[in-house]
Amino acid sequence: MKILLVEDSPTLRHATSTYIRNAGHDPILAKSGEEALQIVDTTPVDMIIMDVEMPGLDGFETTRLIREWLGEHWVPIIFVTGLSEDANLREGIDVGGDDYLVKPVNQVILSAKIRAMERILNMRNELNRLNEELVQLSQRDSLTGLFNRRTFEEKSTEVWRHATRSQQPVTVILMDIDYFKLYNDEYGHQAGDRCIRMVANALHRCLNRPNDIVARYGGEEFIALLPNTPIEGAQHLTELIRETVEEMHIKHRGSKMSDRVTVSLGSTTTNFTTAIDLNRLISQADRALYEAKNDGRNRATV
Ligand code: GH3
Ligand code: MG
Ligand code: MG
Ligand code: MG
Ligand code: MG
Repeated sequence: MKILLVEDSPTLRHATSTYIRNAGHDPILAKSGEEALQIVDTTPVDMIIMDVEMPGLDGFETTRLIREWLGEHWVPIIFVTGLSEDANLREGIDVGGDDYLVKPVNQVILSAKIRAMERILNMRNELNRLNEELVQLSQRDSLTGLFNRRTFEEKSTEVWRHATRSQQPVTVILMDIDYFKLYNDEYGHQAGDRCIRMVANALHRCLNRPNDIVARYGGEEFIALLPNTPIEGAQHLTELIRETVEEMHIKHRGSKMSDRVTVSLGSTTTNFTTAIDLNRLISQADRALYEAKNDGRNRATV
């Protein structure tokens, strides 16, 4: 770990940095609170060992400022000080310190305290990682890996707001697998799930811009919100998706109009010349999808 040592006494700075190095860590030295702030501002450090009595900013004030500066990002701070009153310790903890040692502090104690703090730091990092994983899991549909409907609703509202402000054309695409009930009847539910996954992958491959929001909307229905996509783009993309699925040649003996799995798509584009809200755009896309179904399926209606 990179450990920032803030200590105004040259002798103690030298001794303590040797302890830190002997404990297997990399000391970064600061002679004052001001210097410590500069370092924290420019260099990531894993832990801070902080003297209290220093000319200029003292260790308590420096700690207060570091906590303010780092916000949510937690870096453990251990005070090592000559101030031995209970009230001093209390103040140290209150300003944001995590541990408080009274000088003189020997190598065994210091390295044990560093190890204890390192353990908490590791647990915290692991928790953060698990938390990120949970956020990912809660946003995704487990079968296809696409966003789930709830996430679509959250993210689409943001994208919509941005698009309205910048007056860029927005396209909504709805897609539904043709005769999918018959697919399940013919091949079983598990094969049905595999089919949904393959179709979802194809959709995802066709819509690969970073701001596109692609989600599983219902059982075998999908929705996409595409910012900055005019009607020509919508025509091109829906046709590309339709063709990509058809060209996968997923056998479908039960289908009433093809020997393979096909999809129908409906899309709408708004250029914000008339006021419109996202829900209306989605129901227009739904109407277009219904038309595509009525007109014989395996087609895209814009
Ligand atoms: P259409 O061409 O009109 O869309 O006909 P369809 O049979 O596909 O009709 P619809 O879209 O209404 O049918 C959806 C069917 O998809 C119903 C259900 O059995 C099946 N389904 C929905 N969710 C899942 C799923 O998660 N896994 C599987 N295997 N099947 C699903
Ligand atoms: Mg001092
Ligand atoms: Mg249907
Ligand atoms: Mg269907
Ligand atoms: Mg359906």
